[in-house]
Amino acid sequence: MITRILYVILTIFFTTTLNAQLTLENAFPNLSFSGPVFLTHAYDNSNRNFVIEQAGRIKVFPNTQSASATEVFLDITDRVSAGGEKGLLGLAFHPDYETNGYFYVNYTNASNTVISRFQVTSNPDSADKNSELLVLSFSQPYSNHNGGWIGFGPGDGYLYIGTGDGGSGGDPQNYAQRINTLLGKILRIDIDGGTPYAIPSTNPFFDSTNTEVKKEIYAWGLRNPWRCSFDPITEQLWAGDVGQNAWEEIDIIENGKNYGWRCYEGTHTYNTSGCNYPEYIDPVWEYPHGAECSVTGGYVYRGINVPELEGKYIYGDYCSRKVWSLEYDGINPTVNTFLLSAPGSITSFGSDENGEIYITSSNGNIYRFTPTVTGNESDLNPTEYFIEQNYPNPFNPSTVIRYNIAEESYVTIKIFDSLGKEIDTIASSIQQKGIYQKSWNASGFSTGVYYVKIIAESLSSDKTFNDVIKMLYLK
Ligand SMILES: [Ca+2]
Ligand SMILES: [Ca+2]
Repeated sequence: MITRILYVILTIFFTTTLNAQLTLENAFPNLSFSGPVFLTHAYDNSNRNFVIEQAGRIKVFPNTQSASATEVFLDITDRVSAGGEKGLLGLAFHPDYETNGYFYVNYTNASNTVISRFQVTSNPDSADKNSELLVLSFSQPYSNHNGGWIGFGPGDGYLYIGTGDGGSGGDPQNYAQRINTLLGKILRIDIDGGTPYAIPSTNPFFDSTNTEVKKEIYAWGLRNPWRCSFDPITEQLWAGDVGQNAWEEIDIIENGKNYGWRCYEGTHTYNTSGCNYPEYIDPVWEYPHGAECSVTGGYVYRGINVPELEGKYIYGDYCSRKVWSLEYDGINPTVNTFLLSAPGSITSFGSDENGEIYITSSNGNIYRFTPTVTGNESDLNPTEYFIEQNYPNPFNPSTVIRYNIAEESYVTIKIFDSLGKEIDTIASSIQQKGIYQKSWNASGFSTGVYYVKIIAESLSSDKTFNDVIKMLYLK
């Protein structure tokens, strides 16, 4: 009976927790942007955010709610053609950005999509606009459906590029189904393996002897994958693929798969003329048009401030401004939950260095979920130094390490193998009081036991914090 009562109490507790009303707040109330379409970070432990303005600017600022000013990190309005679905659309920092200062952009000029590399200057808040190295360019037959997202695979370090079907309506040239064009695809290139890039040997058409076939193709049958993201834990690639007249869809993108467009819109036939491919991959979720009209793909939440969202895919609709969470594991029925409506049109989601999710809005603001752990003040404002056991553990190949810094400190976090050999550094900088998390990817290392050693030396007192956690990498 006591067990039963406890069960009921716990059920009420968890139900209450899960249904707690989430809200959005202005993440940076002192900042306003002109046409923000993306937010990201540089993976350099500098805790700065970078926001794309569609006209061709990237703004950088400290990742704190009290941020009062931005710097222009890059201004390429002189070569970007913007408006409607055109503009500076995507940004991704090289995995070794701290060392080489390289970052990549995806923009449209008068008639092409351009993927280019730029480099930072000696001022970390300013890039060199004259450092442009063209990586890839292809013609855009219409002004709409230019895709726009680019990102590096957390496991393989390759650059992924979302391209639209070129535009118009109904994909009149059947670009998305044709493998002799870069349109309507997710592309994957190895920008470290050649100049300007090499084709990864695991790309589906790497061995093709047909010179017409585009070997950059990773997956195809996409209509307009405007926003995609990698889950840093599972390394799955999620895409929001914008629909035609009736259905919006969410896909998990895998190597060599055909996602159906223009044969299918979501799971529904659209135009099946010539459609005889053996397997079109269904979306993991779809929703019909109504108030909704255009999906904005989001992120799997891996942050700290809103534990209710842990592991859920957060996405929205540009038109209705609704935001949902999706729970999908490929085994159990998918659960889609309405969370809230955003105050302005949702142009994109973004993520900071700590895994917190943001919404960029055409109203010029950037929103975040109001933290729900403020009831436990010590969680956001730690009074003790602490490092948690990594999660997941055992892991393959990525894991997350969370820690608290009680006073502004010089923080060093290093990884050691089971023989005590230092193999990686995941933090080495001054950090403010707060909660942090870092992910560590063991790809390239052998299976086994590893140690995380943290040293935090306070800048304001003589406190020094030392601790070690043990973790297990199992391939
Ligand atoms: Ca186009
Ligand atoms: Ca599809």
